[in-house]
Amino acid sequence: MGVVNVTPGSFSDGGRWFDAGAAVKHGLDLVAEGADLVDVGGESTRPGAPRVDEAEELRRVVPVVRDLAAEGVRVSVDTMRAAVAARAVDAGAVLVNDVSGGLADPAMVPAVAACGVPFVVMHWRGFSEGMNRRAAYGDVIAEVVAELRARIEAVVADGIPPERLVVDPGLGFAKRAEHDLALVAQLAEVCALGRPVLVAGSRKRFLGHVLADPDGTPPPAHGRDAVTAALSALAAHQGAWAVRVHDVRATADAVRVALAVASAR
Ligand code: PMM
Repeated sequence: MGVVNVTPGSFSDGGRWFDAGAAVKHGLDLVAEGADLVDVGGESTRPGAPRVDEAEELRRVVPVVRDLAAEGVRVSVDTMRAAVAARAVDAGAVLVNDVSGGLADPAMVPAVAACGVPFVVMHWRGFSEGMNRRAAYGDVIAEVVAELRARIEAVVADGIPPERLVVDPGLGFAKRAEHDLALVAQLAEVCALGRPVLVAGSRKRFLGHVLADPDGTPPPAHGRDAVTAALSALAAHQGAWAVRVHDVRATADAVRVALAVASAR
């Protein structure tokens, strides 16, 4: 899954694809590099980010989804808003990726149920403003798995059939580096929920934390693509269904090698 952030300030590729034409071109480039899905989002979720209003999010996302879908690209829409999800599906999106797992907007789950597309349920403990305060766990694996299981049950009760759900441990969302690393190490526990698993660690803080200089300075987001490809291989090897990344080429190669190794076992 390649990422197209149509935002002025994503932490990892801030502002580069804010123009709709540039965003569409970038999505097509990601497909040429091996992406099976292109995830289009109009709201930054970096820690501390303020929310974007709905009209602005629609303005950013819908034309890009429409133009990519018209080119035959399989598009997912990264949104916490039911109205944006519904309009994006009308414009051709084939999957709704909600980092709040349906918690941010009570209309989201019924809207996705009515659209009939798959839905990504990510582990989420609240909006980006203040999420670092919620990074408190006794046993991060057990708590994330239990919270995801509860969300799956709630979403199914609200009308989306279980076979349409994808789960995501939400790396970097209300998590410190040690939590993210533990979740990758024990991805099998998330896979054991019985749904396809999406892993989105691309360029995130925990990778910068591991690679930081002795004085604690992390490499810039763009300096984290090689390690993102390594992380993608680790996730694929453990059974992830998809990995969401900014730099598709390196990850597509890494995943192919990981799958070749897995099938040679
Ligand atoms: N992370 C970001 C955005 N969307 N979607 C899913 N399913 N999982 C994630 O972990 C996730 C996401 C934030 O990263 P970005 O600013 O680099 O897009």
